[in-house]
Amino acid sequence: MVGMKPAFLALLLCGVALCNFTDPNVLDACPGYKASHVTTRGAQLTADLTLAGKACNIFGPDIEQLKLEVTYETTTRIHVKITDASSQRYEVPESVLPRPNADPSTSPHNAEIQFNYTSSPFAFSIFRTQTKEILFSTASHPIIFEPQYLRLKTNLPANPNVYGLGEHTDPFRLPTHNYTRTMWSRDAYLVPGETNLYGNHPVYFEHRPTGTHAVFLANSNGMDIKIDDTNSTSLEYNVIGGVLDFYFLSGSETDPIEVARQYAEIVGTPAEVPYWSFGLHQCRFGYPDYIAVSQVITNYSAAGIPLETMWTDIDYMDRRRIFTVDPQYFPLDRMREIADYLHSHDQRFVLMTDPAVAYLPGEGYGPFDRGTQDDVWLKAANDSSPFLGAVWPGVTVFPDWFNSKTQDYWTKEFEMFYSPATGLDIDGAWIDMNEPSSFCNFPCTDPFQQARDQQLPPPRTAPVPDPNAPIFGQPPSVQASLQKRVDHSQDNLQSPPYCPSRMPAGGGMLSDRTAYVDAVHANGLVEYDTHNIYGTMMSTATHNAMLARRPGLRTLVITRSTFAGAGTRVGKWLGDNNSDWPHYTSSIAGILGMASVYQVPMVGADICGYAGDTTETLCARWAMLGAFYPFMRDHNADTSISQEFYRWPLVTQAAKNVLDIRYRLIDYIYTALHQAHLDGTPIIQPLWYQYPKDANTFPIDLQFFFGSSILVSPVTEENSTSVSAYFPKDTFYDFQTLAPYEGTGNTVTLENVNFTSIPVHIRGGVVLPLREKSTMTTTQLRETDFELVVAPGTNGEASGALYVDDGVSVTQKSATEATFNFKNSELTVSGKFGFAAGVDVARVRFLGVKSSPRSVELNGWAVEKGSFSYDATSQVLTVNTGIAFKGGFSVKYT
Ligand SMILES: *[C@@H]1O[C@H](CO)[C@@H](O)[C@H](O)[C@H]1NC(C)=O
Ligand SMILES: *[C@@H]1O[C@H](CO)[C@@H](O)[C@H](O)[C@H]1NC(C)=O
Ligand SMILES: *[C@@H]1O[C@H](CO)[C@@H](O)[C@H](O)[C@H]1NC(C)=O
Ligand SMILES: *[C@@H]1O[C@H](CO)[C@@H](O)[C@H](O)[C@H]1NC(C)=O
Ligand SMILES: *[C@@H]1O[C@H](CO)[C@@H](O)[C@H](O)[C@H]1NC(C)=O
Ligand SMILES: *[C@@H]1O[C@H](CO)[C@@H](O)[C@H](O)[C@H]1NC(C)=O
Ligand SMILES: *[C@@H]1O[C@H](CO)[C@@H](O)[C@H](O)[C@H]1NC(C)=O
Ligand SMILES: *[C@@H]1O[C@H](CO)[C@@H](O)[C@H](O)[C@H]1NC(C)=O
Ligand SMILES: CC(=O)N[C@H]1CO[C@H](CO)[C@@H](O)[C@@H]1O
Repeated sequence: MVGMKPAFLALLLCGVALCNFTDPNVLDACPGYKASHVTTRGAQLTADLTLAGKACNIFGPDIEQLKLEVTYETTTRIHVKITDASSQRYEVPESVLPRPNADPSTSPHNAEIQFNYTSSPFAFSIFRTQTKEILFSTASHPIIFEPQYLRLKTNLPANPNVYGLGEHTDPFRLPTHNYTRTMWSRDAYLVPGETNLYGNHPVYFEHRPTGTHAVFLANSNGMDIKIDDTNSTSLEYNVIGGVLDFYFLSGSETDPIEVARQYAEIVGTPAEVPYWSFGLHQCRFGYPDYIAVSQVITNYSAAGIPLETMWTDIDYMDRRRIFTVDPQYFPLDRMREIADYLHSHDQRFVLMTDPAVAYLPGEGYGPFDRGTQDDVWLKAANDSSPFLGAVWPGVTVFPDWFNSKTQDYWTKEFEMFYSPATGLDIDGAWIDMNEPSSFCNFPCTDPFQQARDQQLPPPRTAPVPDPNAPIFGQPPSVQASLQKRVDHSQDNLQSPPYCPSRMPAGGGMLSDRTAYVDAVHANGLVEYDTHNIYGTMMSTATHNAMLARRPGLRTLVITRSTFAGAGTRVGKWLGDNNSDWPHYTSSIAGILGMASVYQVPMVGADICGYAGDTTETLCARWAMLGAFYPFMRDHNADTSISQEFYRWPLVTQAAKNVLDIRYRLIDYIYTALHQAHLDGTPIIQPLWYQYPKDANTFPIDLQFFFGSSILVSPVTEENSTSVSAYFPKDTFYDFQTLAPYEGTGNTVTLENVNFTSIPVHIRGGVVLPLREKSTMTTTQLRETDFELVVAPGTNGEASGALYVDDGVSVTQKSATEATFNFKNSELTVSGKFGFAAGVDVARVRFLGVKSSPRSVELNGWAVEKGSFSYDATSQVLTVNTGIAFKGGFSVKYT
C-alpha cells in the first residue's frame, strides 16, 4: 500500500539536505578525550575518558567525563561501549534487541581481533591478531560526545568494499564519495537514492582481499553515516542521541559468510516460516470489492498459474479503520466465504493491519475504546492525553508497544477480528505504516483540519457491489522493562542542533509525518530515541498475536519498517517502488542487503512494480526475477493498471515457466532457511560471498545466488534479449538444459534470452534436491517425488543437504536431515530420516558425465539398462531410482 500520496511527492523531493554543512576540519580540531584509570581484567578493559582540552561545543556542550568499556565477548567479537559517566542516557532496550552474553572463556589471547588504543588523545583501533591488519581506527579523528551529538570516525582503505547501512536504494556496494546514509524511519515513496527509508540497520560488512569483517553500532537514534574519499577515505558516524555501542566482528580471512553468521549471533537468526510462504502471493491496493478479490483467485486458477496466497490491502476496511470490514464492499460473510474457499483449495489468505487506530471517542469503535480503556496509546509531550496524528482513517492514536498492556490488547484484537469462527481466518499478517507514518505535516497542531484537508479517509469511488453476487462455485509478552528515566530536559528534541542531513521536507524536522519525537511511552522513553524501533516492536507484537491465534504453528508476518534483529520474527517487502526498469534492477541490491547482510531473509520487492503502470515486458521480466526473491509477491497501487500475471499471455507464460523452476526449488530454499535459522548462513548471496578473492565480483548487484548454488542473471534492460553476465572461473551448469558451462572469469553476453526465460545456472559442487515437477499448490508439492541433481565442481565432487519437516510447526517432533555426497562417480545419501515425507526419490541426474557409462548401481545392485539413459549433448546421465525417501542409499556409475 502506498503510505504517502503522490500529491506529497513534490514537497518531499525538494526537502533534502536542509541542514548546515560542517567542515570536517572543524570537527577534527575538537579536543577529544584522554584515557586514564585504564584497568584490564581478563577479557575486559575499562577506562575513564576526560575531555582533553578546551570544549569545542559544536552542537551543544561537550560532556566532560565518559566511560569506556571494552569486552572481548567471543573469539570473533569485541564490544566497545562509550557512555556518559555522570548521567543515564538512552540505550536500545534489551527487550527490543536482546544482546548476546559474553563467552567467559574468551580472552585477548585467543581472540581473532584485538583492541588497541592510544591514551592521549584517546583513539582506538581494531586489528587482526594474526596479520596485524588494521580494520578500524579512529586515529587523528577525535571523538565528540555531546548531549545531542556523537561523532566517531574511522579511516578506511582506498576504494573500500563496504556493504550494508540500510535500508537504502543505493548500490549494494556503497558509494564512497561524499556519501551520506541517514537512519530515520520514514514512509518513503519512490525516493531517489541516498535518502532514508523505512528501516534502519546500522551495520556494515567490509570486504578486502585479506578478509571480511563487520561493524555494528547498536544505536536506534537518528544518525548520518558518512563515507568520503575526498582526501583519504573514511567513515564517520554522526548520531543525535544514545551511546556509542559498537560490536566489531572479525569475520574471516577466507570465508565472507562467517561474518554474516557472527552478526546473527548478535541480532538473532531468522525465523522459520511456514513452507507455504515460498508459494506465489498476489496482492494489490485498489481491489474495489470482494467480487474482484474472488475473481483474481479464480482467474489465476483458470490461467493455470499457481497462486498460493491471496492478499488484500486496506481496501477491505470500513473507512480504513483497522479491525473492521466495509459492510457494503467487503461484507464479513462474503470475506469469510473467500477465506473458506481458499482454505478448501489449499490456498492462504493474508490481510493488512496498520498500527494507527482511528481516534473516535464515544462512537462505539471497539479497537479504539478498548485501547483507551487499557490506556495503551503513545502519549503527547507534557500531557497524559494520547498523541494524535493523521493516517488513513483520519485522526489517529498509536499503540505504545512499550506499555505492558499493549501486547495483550493487540493479541485480543487479532483473536477477535481474525477469529476463524466468527471473523477473518488469516494465515499470515501484513503490517505497514509502522515507521510510524502519519500524513500530518509538521507542525501537526491541528490533525483534525489536516485530515479534512487531505480527505482522510478518502471516499470510495467504485459502485456498491451486489451483496449477493455469486462467487466461486499465549505467547511471551514484550517485557516492558522500565527504563531508567532518560533526562532530556535540556535537549531540543524537535530540532536537534545537528540534524541528520538527508531528512525529508518540513524543514528537516524529525517529527514531520510521524509521531512527534517528544511523544512519550509508558516507560518514560520518548520517540526521539525509539522512533527507529517502532516498526520492529509492532512486528514482535504482531508475531506474538499470530502465534496466540494458532498456538504451535509458525506464522508469516511481512512488515515495512525494520530495525536490527527484525528477521527473528518477520519478513519484509521493500516498500513502495515504481514500475520501472531502475527499480526492477535495484531490487536485487535491496534483497541482497536484507537477506545477506541484515538477517531479514524473507524479503521481496513488489513484482511488476508498485506505483505507475507496468508494461507487459517489464512485468514478464520482473515475474521471472521475482521468482528468485525469497518472498514472491505481485503487488501494485490503486491508481495503476491491473498487473496480475494472467493479464497478458506473455506474462502468463513467463510466470508459468519460472514458477516451474521456483516450485521445484522450494525444498532447496526451505533447507537454506532452516540452515539460516540455525546459524545465520544467508539464503541469498552476492557473488563475492562465494568468490571472495575475485575482485570482479565485489561490485556485482545485478546477479546473485539464490541459496548458495543457484546463480541468477536476469536481463537488465528494456526490450533487450541479451544480458552481460559475469561468470567466475568455475564450472556451472545451465539449469534448463543441465549442460556444463565453464566460467572463465569474464563478463559474457548471454544472447537470445526471450521474454519468457531467465538465465539460471547451477554452481558446480552441489547436489540439488528438487521436486520432480511443480504443482498448483505447495500442499501438492509436498506430495511430489524428489529428484537429485548432481552437479560436480572442478574437483569432480559435490555435496548438498535436504531438510524436510511438517512445514508448519514451531517445534518439530521429528525432521529429516539428509546429506548428499558425490565423489568418485558415486552419490551417497545419508542422514537422519525422522519425518515421513511419503515420497520417493524418483531419479538422480548426474551432470557433466563425459561419456556414456557402462553400468549403474543402486545400493550395489546393477540397475537395468532401461532404467538409466545418457545424453551425450548435455552430458547428463539420468538414473530412475524410484526409491522411497526414508533412508540412505547410494548410486554409482562406471
Ligand atoms: C598499538 O598502539 C600503540 C600506540 O599507538 C602502537 O605503538 C602499537 O604499534 C599498536 N599495536 C599494534 C599491534 O598495532
Ligand atoms: C556533497 O553532496 C552534497 C549533497 O548532495 C552537495 O551539496 C555537496 O556539494 C557535495 N560536496 C562535494 C565536496 O562534492
Ligand atoms: C582535504 O584536505 C584539504 C587540505 O588539507 C582541506 O582543506 C579540506 O578541507 C579537506 N577536505 C575534507 C573533506 O576533509
Ligand atoms: C477475471 O476474468 C474474467 C473473465 O475473463 C474477467 O471478466 C474479469 O474481469 C477478471 N477479473 C479480474 C479481477 O481479474
Ligand atoms: C512541552 O513542554 C516544553 C517545556 O515546557 C515545551 O517547550 C514544549 O513546547 C511542550 N510541548 C508541547 C507539545 O506542548
Ligand atoms: C544553520 O546556519 C544558519 C545560518 O548560519 C543558522 O542560523 C542556523 O542556526 C544553523 N542551523 C543549525 C541547525 O545549526
Ligand atoms: C522498448 O520498446 C517500446 C516499444 O517499441 C518503446 O516504446 C520503448 O521506448 C523501448 N524502450 C527502450 C529503452 O528502448
Ligand atoms: C524462449 O526461450 C526458451 C529457452 O531458450 C525456449 O525453450 C522457448 O521455446 C522460447 N520461447 C519462444 C516463444 O520462443
Ligand atoms: C521507496 C522505494 O523506492 N522502495 C523500493 C522500490 O523499489 C526498489 C527495488 O524494487 C526497492 O529497493 C526500494 O526499497
